[in-house]
Amino acid sequence: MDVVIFIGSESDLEMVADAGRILDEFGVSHRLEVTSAHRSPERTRTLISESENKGAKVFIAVAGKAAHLAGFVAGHTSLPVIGVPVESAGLGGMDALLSTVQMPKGVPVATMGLGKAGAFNAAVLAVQILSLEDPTLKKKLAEYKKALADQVENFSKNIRKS
Ligand code: RP5
Repeated sequence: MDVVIFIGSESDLEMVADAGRILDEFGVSHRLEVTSAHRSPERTRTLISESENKGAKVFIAVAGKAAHLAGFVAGHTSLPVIGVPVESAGLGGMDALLSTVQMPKGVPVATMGLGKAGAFNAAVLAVQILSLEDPTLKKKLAEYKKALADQVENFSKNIRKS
């Protein structure tokens, strides 16, 4: 599989449904695992090395609260790691955002926006990374971008009509 998605808890599952769908649409193989930097560090370590051995190319790590999952993964691999902070009660996601984005120098995590939109964008970014060496994905991305532009244009046309 090309993309491995880690979520920090079962409660993060709904965050990644659209991300999985977009990867399917692009024909990108992916695998989802629930694993925590804090609660199951050994499992996370094992999953990272297993994924690398199976040819994974990009990791996506989705977590809330003191969200160290993406940073933990980045500390154990030199593959690209995309982090998605998840909103939670209390600090509204600012906790996870800062935990994910404020990586120390030398260990980058490509941090997305919060929640479902962030997870969706993580999937698109993963496709963009994979497209660097895959002309078919590059073509599909161009079509995807055109569809986005068409949506804006159609919406604008419809406003003018009404
Ligand atoms: C994080 O804490 C998880 O990623 C989740 O977003 C948050 C809450 O986890 P649960 O208490 O719902 O398991 O580790």
